[in-house]
Amino acid sequence: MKKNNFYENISKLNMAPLWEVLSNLVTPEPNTRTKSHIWYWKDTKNHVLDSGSIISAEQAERRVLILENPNMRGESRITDTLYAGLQLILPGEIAPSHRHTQSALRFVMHGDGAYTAVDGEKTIMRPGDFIITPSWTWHDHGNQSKEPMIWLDGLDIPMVNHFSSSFAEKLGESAQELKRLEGDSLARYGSGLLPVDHRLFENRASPVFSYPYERTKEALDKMKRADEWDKCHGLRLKYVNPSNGGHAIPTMATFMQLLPKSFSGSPYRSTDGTIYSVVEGSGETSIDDKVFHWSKGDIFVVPPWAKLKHTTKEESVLFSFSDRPVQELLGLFREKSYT
Ligand code: 1HN
Repeated sequence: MKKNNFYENISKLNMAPLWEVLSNLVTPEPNTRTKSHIWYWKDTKNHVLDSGSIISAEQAERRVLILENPNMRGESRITDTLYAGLQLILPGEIAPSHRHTQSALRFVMHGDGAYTAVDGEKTIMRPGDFIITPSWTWHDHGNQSKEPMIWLDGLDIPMVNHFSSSFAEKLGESAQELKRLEGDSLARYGSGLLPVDHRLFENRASPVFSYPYERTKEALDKMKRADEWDKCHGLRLKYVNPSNGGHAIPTMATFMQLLPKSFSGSPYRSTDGTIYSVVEGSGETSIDDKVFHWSKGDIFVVPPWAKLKHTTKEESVLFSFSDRPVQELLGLFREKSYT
């Protein structure tokens, strides 16, 4: 074998020299394709409502406008590992029942009184509510209210597909059979109590399907009286699975945070790219060298290891989600506060 044809010869055998790619493979700091971006509610709301006259929820199966990271167009992802979209369900519509191995979260942004049914239990959705659809649970949505409802969907689709572990099936009926009363999972598992024979750690996803905003807001409002604010995050809580103390969804961390009026946060970075949804208030977040002004309904994405800094005009509430649980389990999660 002639030495001068070395590269061609190995290439024909599907071999490649590590020394040419090593520095791109193993980088001193995270190398992400996720770009910071904001979607303003004043823009998204009308287009999502318009989608209602393009296709029905039933025809679409799920009528969603995907929030695509501007640096990864056509890949249905908002970060390297996560999917996000805005879903519309109009009065009288049903989004038919199906299940898949991808886990989903819903964060209610607009409307009041539509429902989602998960694993035999119906949950009425109200603004600010956080609802989970664990992996492989049957789920369908409906709207028996008089107004359109829009929510933010977060799914671990890129992650699951990365592992080639996607399975999905349709029930073949529009709505699943209900087996428990509305509110059952919250009463049974989400009241600081557990059924006496409940086996801890048996299920990875939370047995609580719905975390109503009413309760979350009450917790934040009570806690803020202590006037103890984290320098970077204000008052940031994570949604947990009450039967194992872990995250509510095994693949996605979910948070709600309160930032006081005139907050000027310290910079923070972490390896989990994070999607923020503005629940109340207004302010701005600088992400590396860019400043994003936000108010209610806006959604912005912070790339992995980007330096963020929150500033508020008025008291504000932010919902957020990321792939942090997976990174924690694998020993990869890193964070740094600049205080
Ligand atoms: C899905 O099942 C829902 O159930 C929403 O509402 C968005 C995006 C991709 C795949 C499945 C839902 C989805 C989805």
